[in-house]
Amino acid sequence: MSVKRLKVIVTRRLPDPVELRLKELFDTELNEADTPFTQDQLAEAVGRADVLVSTVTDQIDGRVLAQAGEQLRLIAQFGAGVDNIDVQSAVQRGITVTNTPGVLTDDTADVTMALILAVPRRLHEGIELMEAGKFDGWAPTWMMGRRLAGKRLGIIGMGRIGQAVARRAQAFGLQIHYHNRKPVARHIEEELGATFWDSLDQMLARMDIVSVNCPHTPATFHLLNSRRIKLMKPDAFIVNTARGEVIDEAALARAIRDGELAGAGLDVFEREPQVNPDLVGLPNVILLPHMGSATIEGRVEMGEKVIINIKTFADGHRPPDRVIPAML
Ligand code: 8YV
Repeated sequence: MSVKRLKVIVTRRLPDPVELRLKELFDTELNEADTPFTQDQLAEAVGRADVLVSTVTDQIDGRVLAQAGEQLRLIAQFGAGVDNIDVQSAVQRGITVTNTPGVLTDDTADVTMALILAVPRRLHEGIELMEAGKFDGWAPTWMMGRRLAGKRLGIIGMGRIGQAVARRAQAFGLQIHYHNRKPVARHIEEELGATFWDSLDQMLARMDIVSVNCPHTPATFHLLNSRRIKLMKPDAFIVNTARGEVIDEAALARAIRDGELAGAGLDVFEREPQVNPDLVGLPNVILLPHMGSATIEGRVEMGEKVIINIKTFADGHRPPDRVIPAML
């Protein structure tokens, strides 16, 4: 298969330099309209493409993969998370799946830290108030939030992004705690002054802020369910920049409304782009439109990773960011 003739179908608009390079290197079909592919369009694309460049908005499930032609060799996801792809089925069909880890770590950690700062300090309420022209003058007991320094931050998922959040949070005086499948290396724990909790339940009960930074897998679906949310302190906050499915959104909304939880900062949702209406309009909840990795630099680097993965694969080598089902 010559590199020039490799048919690459890209499901969404990517930054200009990325699209330009993809066109230079391969027989690339772009999605000028940028409308997310329907299941039928995805099925049609996998029936023709040698390589599919997908994003979080593509549901590449077993039914779509069943339409894949023999020629489909690679699904190169533009993104770190691959929970939109049935990786197991793809690999069983001999299709390689790659992603773009590492290049969006700092950007996602920045937005996580922004939420960790903004929710307890009520920044969004302040902004809304100013925009509504309702600032009548300073008062000693007005707009009081909660101090960060000295509080406990519990990070669920201590991978690259979790560690980057910990580094930032440490600088703000937060004490770092974490729950992970296994403890991180000793020198990282020491650098971060981080405490490992084998029991998520026990950690949750003691944290002031909980940050979700783990991938969505069958094992993490609704990890923060109603029972676990109830374990948390009523003055605690939850921040989620990972995947909406890790939290039972309805249970979260209920807990906040009933005063069992102090608030939340969410960049991701269970059924994007839908947002649970019970979360909208709550004064102690900040909602963002899945923009954790949305920097120009990050998105170009994600695109470069996609290109490197395709090119390496096309040249007959193992692409650097191959996703192995056992890792999920
Ligand atoms: C991406 C993300 O923008 O990389 C991820 O997993 O959640 C986002 O930051 C999105 O997934 C692009 O496909």
